[in-house]
Amino acid sequence: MTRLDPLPLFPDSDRAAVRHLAAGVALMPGFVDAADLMPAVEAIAEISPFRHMITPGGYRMSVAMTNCGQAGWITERTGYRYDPVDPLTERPWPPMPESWSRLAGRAAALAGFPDFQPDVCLINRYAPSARLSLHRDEDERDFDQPIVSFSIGLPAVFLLGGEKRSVKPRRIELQDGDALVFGGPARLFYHGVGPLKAGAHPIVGECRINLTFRRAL
Ligand code: MD3
Ligand code: FE
Repeated sequence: MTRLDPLPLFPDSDRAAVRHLAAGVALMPGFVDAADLMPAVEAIAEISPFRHMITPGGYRMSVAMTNCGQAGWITERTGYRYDPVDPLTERPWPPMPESWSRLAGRAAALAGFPDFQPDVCLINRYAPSARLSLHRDEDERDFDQPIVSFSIGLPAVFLLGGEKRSVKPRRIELQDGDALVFGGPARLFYHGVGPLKAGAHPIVGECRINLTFRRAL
């Protein structure tokens, strides 16, 4: 049997799974599986442990963070930056698993960003009551590149603001396995995460983990 028509770029099942929430914001429910991601999260955290970083204002963040890839996002009393060295271990951050960068690239492509090659993955861990106040991700070099986020574990309320801090945020429930892609007009939108509600996930445990893939350097 011969095939006259070219293979579709994406299977219909994938295309159906993309929900465009706003210009530049795409949600893919159930795009990732906690069971696939958790072993590497644990391996990364053995090398570069989760830690509560200090903001330039002197506050300890309620979210615990680590990174993998060519650099990591850090905040200290002295300011924010991407650093190729983990200040805790004084060693390079663990490498980003190839399966992760491929998965993030596929999510970006489904959302309309075909050439996304992340060099940093920031890993956020939320225990009950941990939250992330409204902020913009603006420490990356090229804002034409999207940010891809994978959520696993307990659900959380994601707060999607707008171009200005004054825009009242929309509340979006992020579930275990969800992928979100932010790019184009939404790339510099204010956003945050509401306080995590207690609970237990069979694989992730009593927390939520969020991976954000960035082209930072
Ligand atoms: C919207 N993380 O790490 S992920 C962050 O759930 C961060 O841990 C949140 O905000 C979390 O900086 C939200 C979704 C997300 C990530 C990047 C964005 C939303 C974004 C960049 C621009 C606009
Ligand atoms: Fe952010």
